[in-house]
Amino acid sequence: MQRVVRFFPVVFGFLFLAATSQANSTAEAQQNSGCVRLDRVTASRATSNGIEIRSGAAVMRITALRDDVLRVRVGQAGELPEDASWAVLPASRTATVAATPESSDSAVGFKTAKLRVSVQRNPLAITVTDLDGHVIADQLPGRPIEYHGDAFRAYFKSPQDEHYFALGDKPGPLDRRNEAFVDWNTDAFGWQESTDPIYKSIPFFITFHKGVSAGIFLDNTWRASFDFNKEYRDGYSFGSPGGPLDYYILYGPAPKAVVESWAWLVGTTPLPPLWSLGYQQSRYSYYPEAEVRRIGARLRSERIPADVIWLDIDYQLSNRPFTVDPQRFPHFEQMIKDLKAEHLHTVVITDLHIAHLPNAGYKPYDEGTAGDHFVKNPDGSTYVGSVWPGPAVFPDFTQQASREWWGTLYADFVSKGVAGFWNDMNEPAVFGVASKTMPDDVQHRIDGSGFAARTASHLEIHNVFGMQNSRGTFDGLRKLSPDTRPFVMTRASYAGGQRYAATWTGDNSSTWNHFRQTTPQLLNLGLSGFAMSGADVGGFAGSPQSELLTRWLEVAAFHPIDRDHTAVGTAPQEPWENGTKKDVDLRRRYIEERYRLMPYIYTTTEEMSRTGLPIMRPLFLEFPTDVNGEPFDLSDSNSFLLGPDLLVAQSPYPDETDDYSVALPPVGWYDYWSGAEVDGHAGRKAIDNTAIKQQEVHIHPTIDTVPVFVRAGAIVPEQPLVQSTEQKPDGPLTLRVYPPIKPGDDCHGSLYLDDGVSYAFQKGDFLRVAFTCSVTAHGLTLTVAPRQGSFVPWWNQLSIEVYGQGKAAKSASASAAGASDGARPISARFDAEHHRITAVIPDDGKGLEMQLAY
Ligand code: NBV
Repeated sequence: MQRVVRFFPVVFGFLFLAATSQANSTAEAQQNSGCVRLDRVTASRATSNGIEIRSGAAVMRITALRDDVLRVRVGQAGELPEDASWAVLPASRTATVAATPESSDSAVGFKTAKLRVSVQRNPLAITVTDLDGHVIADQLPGRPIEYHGDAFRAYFKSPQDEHYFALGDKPGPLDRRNEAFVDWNTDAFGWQESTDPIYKSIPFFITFHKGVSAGIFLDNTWRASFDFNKEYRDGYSFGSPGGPLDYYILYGPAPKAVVESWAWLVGTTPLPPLWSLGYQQSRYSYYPEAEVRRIGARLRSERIPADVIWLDIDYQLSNRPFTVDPQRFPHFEQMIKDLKAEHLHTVVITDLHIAHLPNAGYKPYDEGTAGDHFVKNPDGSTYVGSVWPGPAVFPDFTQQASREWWGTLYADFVSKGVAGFWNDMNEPAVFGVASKTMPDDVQHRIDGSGFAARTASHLEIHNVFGMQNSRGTFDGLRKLSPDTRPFVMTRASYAGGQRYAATWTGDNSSTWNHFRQTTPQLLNLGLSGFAMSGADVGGFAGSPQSELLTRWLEVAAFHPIDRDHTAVGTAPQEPWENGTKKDVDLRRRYIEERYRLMPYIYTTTEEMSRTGLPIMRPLFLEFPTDVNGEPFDLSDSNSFLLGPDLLVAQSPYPDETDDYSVALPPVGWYDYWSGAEVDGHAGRKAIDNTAIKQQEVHIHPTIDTVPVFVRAGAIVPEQPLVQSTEQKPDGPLTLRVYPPIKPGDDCHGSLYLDDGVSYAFQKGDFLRVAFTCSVTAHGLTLTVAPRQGSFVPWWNQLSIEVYGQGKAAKSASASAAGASDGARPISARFDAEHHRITAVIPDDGKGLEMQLAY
C-alpha cells in the first residue's frame, strides 16, 4: 500500500514562510534531494485564455474557464497531464474566456473580468486576487509546487483567520483548519471522529477569509492528501503520490457563489423522487417476508408517516447480488406490490461483488464473464476477492461497456416494482486482506470522459470505483425506465458522484458523539456537492439509549435524508421501539413535522438540483458576514439551516442538560414552535435604524423541543399532515409568513411542486409560485404571484398564517391580482398561543393579495 508522501521534514525542515528565502535553491540542490521544484520562471507565453509558464523542464498552464474559474495544469517534464476527468463536466472542462495578458520586469500574468493572476518571475510565486485586491490563492514563493518522482505537492500561504470546509464525508469539526487528511475510499466500520480516511474522496475544499470565499479542486483520483496548518501553522498544501497535477480555483466572493460554481464544474444532484424525502425505515436486515410486511403494517398502525422500507443483504440467496432468497421471500413481487399499495416504496441493496460461481447458472457471473466485464490481475486472469458471497469478481466500472452491462442487471427488479437501489461496499471493500481492498496492481480498463482508452492500475482507479459503480446503476435505471427518476444510494464516491447517487455516512455508532458528529459531516458533504445525504438515524453499530434514539429521530426530521438504520444483532430501532409512550409520541411528532414541511423541503430540493446549493446549510453559507462586514462566528458546528430559512439550533452536547447559547445571524428571527419573535430583537414596536447585531439566544434543552428558528422575511409553505408523500393532502396549502423586522426589508418565499416521480416537469408540467410580503408600521401585505407551469396542485384554498403577532388584526382583506374592483373583507383569527393571525382564502392560481391592518 502506498504511503502518503511528505516532502518537507528532511530537506525543508524549516519554518514554512522561511522557505521564501530559499527561492534561489539551485538545480543541483534539487537533484540531490531527488526533487523538482518550480522555483522561477524561465520562459512564459500568453495564451488567448491565460498563460503558459516554463520553469526549467516543467510546464504550467493557467487558463480561465470563466471570469471567476481558473484551471491550473502542471507537467514536470514539459508535457501537460491528460486532459480528462471523471468529475468535471466536459462542457465546463473545455470552457474558455478571453484573458488580458499582463507583464512587468518582475511578474507575468493575466486578468479576467473578475480575477488577476500574477506569476512572480524569481522566485516563482503565483498569486490570484480579485480585482479589489482580495487574495484568493497565494502559492508559496520559490516553492509553489514540488515533485519527488511522480509525487507532487502544492503549497499555499494561509492567514491565521482563514477557514476551510468541504472535503466530503471526513469526520471531525466543520472547519478543517488544523487537520490533515488522506483520500482513499475505505470501508471504515466503527469509524470515529478522528478516523481518516473513510468512504469517500472529494478533493474539493472551500476557503473562507474575512467573508471572501474560494474553492479549490484537485482533480486527482490517486491517494491525495491535504494538510491545513498542521505541518505549517501558516500554510496549507495538497499533493498526491501520482497522477495529474490539475487543479481548479473557483472565486466567490460569496460562499454561495463558490458552491454554485462547483455545481457548474461537476454537476448537481438531479431532482430526486419525492418519496426519497420521506421517512425511511431500514435495518440489516428485515427478513423473512413476513417481517417486512410486519414493519410496513406497523408504520401505518402506529401512524408514523413513512415512504420507504429497505432490504439489506439477507433478502438475497447466499448473499449473491441480483438474487432473491425464495425461502425467505416466497412472494417477493407480491410483497413489493402490497407495500406499494400502502404507499411504501422498496429499496434493495445490490452490492457490486458478483459471486464467483462458474457453471452454476448464476446470470451476473455468466454474462459478465462472457462479456469480459471483470477487473483483471496483471497477468490477465480475473481478479477474485472475498466479500459477502465468498469468492467474488468485480465489474470493471471504468469501462463504458461494463457499466452498461451492469445497468441491465436491474431489469428484473425494476419490472417487479422495486423503487430504489443501494450500492454498498463499493470502496471496494474486500475481506481477509490487510488493505481491505483490491491489490494496487489490479488492472482497470478505462475509456470516455476524455481519457484515451487504456489500462490503469488500481492506485489510479480506487477512489472513483464506487462513483463509476453508482454511475452504471443510475444510467442503467434511466434506460430501463426512462420516465422515472432513479433513486440510488452509494457509500463510496468521488467528486461529482452526486450526479448519480445520494449518499450516507456509513457505519456510524449509536453514541451521543456520533449523533453530534452528524451535523458537521452532513454540512461538509453538502458543501462538497452531496446534498442528498443522511446518517444512519439512531446509529448503526450498537443500540442507542431510548433518549438518544428520540433526539436523533427528532433532529433527523430536518436532514436531507431521514433513514433509520442499524446493524445486524442490535436491538430493534424502529420509532415505536425502545422508549416510553412519550418517546414514541415525540418521534412521531417530529416525523409528522417533516411531512408538514414537505412543500418547503421539496422546493429547497428542487433549488438544489438546479443550483447545487445544499438542502442542509452551514450558517456562514447564508450569512457570510454580519452587518458590519465582519465574518460571522464560525465556532458553531452544531447549528444548521434547512433550506434558506429554518435554523435548527442543535445542542453542542446533546446528552447534557445544561443550557447553551446560539449566536443567531444578524437578521430577525422567530421561534418556529411558538411563532413569537425572538426576544431582544428590534421588533416593529421599536423600529429604528440601528443595525441588528449577531445575537446570542439562550436555550434550555428539553427532549420535547428541537430549537428551530425562522428567518424574518421568510414565507414557508406547508401542507396538511399525510402518512406518505404519495397521499394527497386534504385541505389548504399553508403559507407561514414571518414578517420582516423593518419596512422595506425583503420578504419572500416560493413553492415548487410536480408529480414527484417522472420527468414531466422538464416539459413544463410543474408548478412554481412566488410569494412576497411587505410591512409598514400599521400592517402587512402578502402577494401571491400567478402560478407558473401546468401542474395542478391539490388545494384550492390558502391558509395564511402571519406570525409574531400580539393581538388581533383591526381588519383583513383580499383581492385578486390586478383586480380593479378593490379588496373584499375576509375574516382573520388571532391565536395568542402561536402568536399568529390566520386567514383562509380561496386560491384559483391567478394570483392574489392579502392585507392585514394592525
Ligand atoms: O449490508 C450490510 C451492511 C449495511 O447494513 C451497512 O449500512 C453498510 O454500511 N454493510 C455495510 C455491510 C457490512 C456491515 C458490517
